Amino acid sequence: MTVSPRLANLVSWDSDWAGLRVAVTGIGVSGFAAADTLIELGARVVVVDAATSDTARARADTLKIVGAADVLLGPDAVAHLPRIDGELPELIVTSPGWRPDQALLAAAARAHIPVWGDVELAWRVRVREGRKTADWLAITGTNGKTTTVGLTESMLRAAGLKAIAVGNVGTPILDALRDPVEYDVFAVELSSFQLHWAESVSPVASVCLNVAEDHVDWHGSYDSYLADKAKVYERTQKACIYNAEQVETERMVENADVVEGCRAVAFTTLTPAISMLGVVDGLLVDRAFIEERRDRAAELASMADLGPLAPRHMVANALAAAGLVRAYGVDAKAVRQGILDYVPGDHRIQPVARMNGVLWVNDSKATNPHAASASLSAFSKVVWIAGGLSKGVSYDDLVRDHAARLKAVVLIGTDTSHLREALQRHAPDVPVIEPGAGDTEGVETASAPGGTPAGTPGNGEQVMAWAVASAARLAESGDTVLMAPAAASMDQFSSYAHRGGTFIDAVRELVEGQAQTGEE
Ligand code: UMA
Repeated sequence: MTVSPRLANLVSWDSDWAGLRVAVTGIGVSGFAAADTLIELGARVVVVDAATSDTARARADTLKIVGAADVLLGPDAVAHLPRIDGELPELIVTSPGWRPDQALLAAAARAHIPVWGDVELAWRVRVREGRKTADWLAITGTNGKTTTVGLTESMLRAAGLKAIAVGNVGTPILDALRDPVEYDVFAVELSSFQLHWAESVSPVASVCLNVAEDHVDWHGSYDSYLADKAKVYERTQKACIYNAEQVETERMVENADVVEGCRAVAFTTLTPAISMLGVVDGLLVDRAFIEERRDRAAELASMADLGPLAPRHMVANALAAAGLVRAYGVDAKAVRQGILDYVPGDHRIQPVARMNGVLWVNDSKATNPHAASASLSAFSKVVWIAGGLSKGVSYDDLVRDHAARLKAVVLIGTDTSHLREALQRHAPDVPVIEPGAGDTEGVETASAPGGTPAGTPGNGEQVMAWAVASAARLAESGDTVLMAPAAASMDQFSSYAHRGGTFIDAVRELVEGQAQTGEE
């Protein structure tokens, strides 16, 4: 697509944004930040969103007050290109969740109107006269992004830098850019969606932690998903960090167009070769960012610093984060301190309760089979609560690999057919409980006939209360009840955090109920 000279010149906050006709698609977290920024820059902004919820309306009111040309809500608003002052937009800034084949975005492509994501916009406005320009360290991967971005932020802060975790982790980059705090550096979590809509980001260092099937429905195919993930390495300035145990990530680095002098550095949970970070005798070590790397390795931290039960993927995440910050010049001491200071977020293999010898674990963050596999591996006898929006992935490997540890499966979610079929194929003897069948009669759930269509949060509280009660009947002392759905949450919940919170509430209610009846 030929980019108009006007757009090509939009490379800083101080460029000429005044009067630019921009349609912002989405009024969620990133769309709101994008619209608010563009209004501040003086652009003529129209925002569209299919939702008509109270939240959407409240955000629309705010944007109108601060100067949006218009905010259009409802399904009709997203079916075609909006007009701004009677003319087509010159630019679309989209929220990441919008698929490229969505009607309005497809119309934009036909009309040759460029589409940027909020991340591209953030990159373009990062330089601002009179303000410090924050450097970017970019993190993607199918799993472990949020942990790694948190570890990276923690290590940077331990080095005395003003750092913040932004992007897919939850805080839009545009909000951090407009924060009164002038940050030295951003630890940027990038989803495959955000990478798809980005074209000029040039991070100081970048990493793709791992890849496995996910979001195939959005991208159209696994290959397209990989191609978008690979974009994280484009234009990297100092170091592309890749996973030595996943050749796909190495290929991505080989094929990336990087800034001259940029290095390729690997991380491994095994003994590192030269130009790698890895593990030797229970120590996390660096053989990449030290002068004497030919015959020496520098100690960064010990495995024990990661906590007594650190799973293998946690070691990998810590090494990846260390790679990024070492490329940025952070010393070994701050890497260790950052690991010690790091507080893991909720919803990732989070123990919730132990009752009658049964451990209850919330891994709502396991939104795909690869993530669920990591948590299933940690337990030997599992009552597994699973299912949700499957995003077009296959469950065969997951079920085959973990069939032996499954005691029973409790299915949640509006469309669990793929998971159910995989269970029938590879774990035919494992009992599978679904709402609306057998002892669940009378429970109205979104997966019962006539339930909530995919994409609309359903009566998740009711479903989860049923799932927890069912799991409680199935689990015995020594078992783990693991809620690791291997699917996205948006069919019945507003987010994975909402799903996890609902699980925690239901488990706590059960525990309190049992304590009152003296069963504990
Ligand atoms: N909408 C439409 N039509 C569509 C799609 C969406 O009108 O076809 C509207 C919705 O009604 C809603 C808005 O668009 O009002 C939502 O936009 P969005 O889905 O892009 O979500 P945001 O609220 O902007 O949040 C996004 C990320 N969401 C997604 O990528 C789906 C958040 O990641 C991220 O934290 C936030 O920007 C800040 O950067 C969440 C996520 O699930 C946590 N990410 C996926 C993942 O990690 O696997 C990629």
